[in-house]
Amino acid sequence: MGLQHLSRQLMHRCDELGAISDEAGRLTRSFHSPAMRRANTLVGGWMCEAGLEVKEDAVFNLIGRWPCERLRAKTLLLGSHLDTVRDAGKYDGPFGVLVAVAAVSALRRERVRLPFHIEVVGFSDEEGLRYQTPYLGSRAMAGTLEKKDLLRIEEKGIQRAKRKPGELLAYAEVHIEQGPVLEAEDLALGVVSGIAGQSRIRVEYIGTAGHAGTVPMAMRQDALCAAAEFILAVESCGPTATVGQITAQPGASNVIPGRVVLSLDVRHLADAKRLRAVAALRASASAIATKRGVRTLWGVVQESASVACDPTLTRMLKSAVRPHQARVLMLPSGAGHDAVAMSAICPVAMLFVRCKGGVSHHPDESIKSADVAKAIAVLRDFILLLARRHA
Ligand code: HGY
Ligand code: MN
Ligand code: MN
Repeated sequence: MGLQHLSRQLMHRCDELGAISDEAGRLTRSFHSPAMRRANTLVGGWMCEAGLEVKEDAVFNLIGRWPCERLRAKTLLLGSHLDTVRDAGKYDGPFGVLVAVAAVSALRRERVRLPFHIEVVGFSDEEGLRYQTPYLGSRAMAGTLEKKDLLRIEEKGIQRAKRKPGELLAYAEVHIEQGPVLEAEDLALGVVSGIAGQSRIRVEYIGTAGHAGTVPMAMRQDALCAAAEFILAVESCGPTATVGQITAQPGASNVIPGRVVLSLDVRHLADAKRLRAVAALRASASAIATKRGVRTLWGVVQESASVACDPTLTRMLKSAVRPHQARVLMLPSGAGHDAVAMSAICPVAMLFVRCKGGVSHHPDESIKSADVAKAIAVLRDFILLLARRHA
């Protein structure tokens, strides 16, 4: 089965998988949901077809294994995540899992014998949609979950997914770029230099609910107006910062909002800059509260430091790209990926693939079949380069 065929097959598979959702009319798959179970069954069948031994680990990561003859060899982990954001596109995550299945399928057809085991993983929760716990699947595998994470999760025993130290040779992830750079540079592929650190924070304003018609404007403690002023401060804080979720209680049109909860997401490749911006925003939140006679609560939901991709693996990835693309571009990732969590226990590398308009976390996510064929070829070549190094 040539690359073009594997690429067309992958595009059809993304369509089929993209129709499996927890919500009617849009693509949403959250941790351990009925749709995620159906997705694991479908992708597990494709892993079987590729000749992999398929299982789920204790945190419902789907794993397809291709053991090598050296029993004590290390394992090269490939893949990405199968969960999605709400109203998602069909490539963020699943594309990387299916490129890994395709590359392994090509190598097995060529009867290649590797000096390491290969496992293709479909992580069960990267977006953190259900429990606001990004990288839940990969952090469980890395053994870096904290007590506060485990307390938020109904499912018990997920820490048994932790892998043994030194077991993994490396983790390599193919992912859509989710940004406009490769398209602007007219390149299909890019090699990731590093992944921006993230601070995810819960901000709450507590004012006084009241009658919309009778409380004079000067006497109000309007929690939503305080939040609105804070959101404009977020917009001008420097690093990429986003308020993506907001709720106002009691949520009636004729009642002054007494309580507002909003999400804050701050990112930067330089951790010091990100943390300075977070501290400045925390001070703004508090100053706004004082000025408006309301209270504010500030809670860090999750923080991850920026991660540099492994220089040796990245050099090999660039060598794998060269025969398929005249120019090799290195670029940082503003988006987070499971590679962030996996970097705690093994070296990581990432390959980006162009997506139309850089659109992602949206149903208009779109990629080209020709770019997919290149990505499969590059991942296959990368695995062979790594095999030569460890022969
Ligand atoms: O939020 C992110 O950067 C990723 O899509 N989870
Ligand atoms: Mn995403
Ligand atoms: Mn992703």
